[in-house]
Amino acid sequence: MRAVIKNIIPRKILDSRGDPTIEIEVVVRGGRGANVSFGRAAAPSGVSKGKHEVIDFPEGGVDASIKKVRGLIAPKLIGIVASEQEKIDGLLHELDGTSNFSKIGGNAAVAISMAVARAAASALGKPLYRYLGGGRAVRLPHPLGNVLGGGAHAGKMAPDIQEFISIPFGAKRFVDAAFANAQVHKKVKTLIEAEDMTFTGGKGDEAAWAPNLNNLDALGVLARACEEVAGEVGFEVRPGLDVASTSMYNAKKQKYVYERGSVNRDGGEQIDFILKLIKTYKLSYVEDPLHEEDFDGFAELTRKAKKQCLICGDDLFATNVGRLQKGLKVGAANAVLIKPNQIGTLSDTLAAVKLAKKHDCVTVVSHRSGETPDETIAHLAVAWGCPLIKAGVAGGERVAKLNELIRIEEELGKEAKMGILQ
Ligand code: 2PG
Ligand code: MG
Repeated sequence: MRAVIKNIIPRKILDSRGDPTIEIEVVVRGGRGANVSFGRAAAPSGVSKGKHEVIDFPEGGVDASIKKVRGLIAPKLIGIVASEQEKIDGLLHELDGTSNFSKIGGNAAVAISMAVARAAASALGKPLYRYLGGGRAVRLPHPLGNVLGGGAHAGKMAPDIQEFISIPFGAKRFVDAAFANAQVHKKVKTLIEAEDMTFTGGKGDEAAWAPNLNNLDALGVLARACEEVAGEVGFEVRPGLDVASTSMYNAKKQKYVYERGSVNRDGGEQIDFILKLIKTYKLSYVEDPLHEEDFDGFAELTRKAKKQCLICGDDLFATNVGRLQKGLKVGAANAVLIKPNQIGTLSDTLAAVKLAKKHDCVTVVSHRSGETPDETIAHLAVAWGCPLIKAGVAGGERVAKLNELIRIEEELGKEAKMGILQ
């Protein structure tokens, strides 16, 4: 018997910044075993948001979204078979009636969409990754660990670059990779303390250390920590960055403003700067090196980086199939960040993943800076065979995802493999 949606319960909850966000419970009846099952999911929120993302909440915030879910969405979804994901996601678009979920809020949409999938999986007695990915879902993603940070996620004296990342590419098991990132995080703290006598142990929004260091000194710390930890664990651990350069781009001046570095760079200078960083620090991953409208600059950088480094689009693509299509046409990137709440439904997110894979563009499932302990993205990465995940290193809302992947790896047993970069 198929599981049918019986109720949809919206709730205002706290995210990791203490800001309000939305959680949804979907109650279903039918399916295998239990008569009544339910699925729960919560939406995260970003602070370095791209212009092309859907609107997270309508005017009136979470409370306004909750009213819309109760009055407009729930009555139409009750009675529908929970496994009809595309139909449900289509209805969310239809009922919202705007191109960017500005009526009901993209966060309400994504929480409903994910909770529906969780309820359908639960009614079948399957874990979400198995329900969505079937028997082929056996690959664990390599975790990107944000170990040192600045930009919009940290205070004034921290670096301009938003995320300094470690990537244990050489780990054979997810659990080893997750602990290698934790080891880099600890090592980075020790190295910062040696360079910055005033360091108080402060962290940014994702629990990455937020020191009073300039960009290059911070990169030096990251590179050294990755190298030392690689020596200790016996496998490759590489450095990477999320420049989040939309946040530092001044459109009027047409320059990237490095406040901490006291320098402004135009597009060409920014490309040269990033290429120099890739070479000097042997970076294997650079996200948003250029601002969200610069497809041509991205293409030039991707070409010049000559496959030595993943160039990943976050704000540039906004998990949006149309923007990804445009970018792939000009060779704007060889990796794409996948954030379900940038686009609002699981079906739209999966469409972006499928398109990227078709073009050998590496998919990186990602958390947001404002998170909850919801671990749905851990399941999505395994279900869809995405080779990378960006979920943080420390802090309850970050380790919730990592620990879920450790459990999935254990459950898969001998079948488990690490993801492959195309
Ligand atoms: C990013 C994200 C997550 P935010 O830029 O990739 O790390 O930040 O959620 O603030 O957009
Ligand atoms: Mg980013």
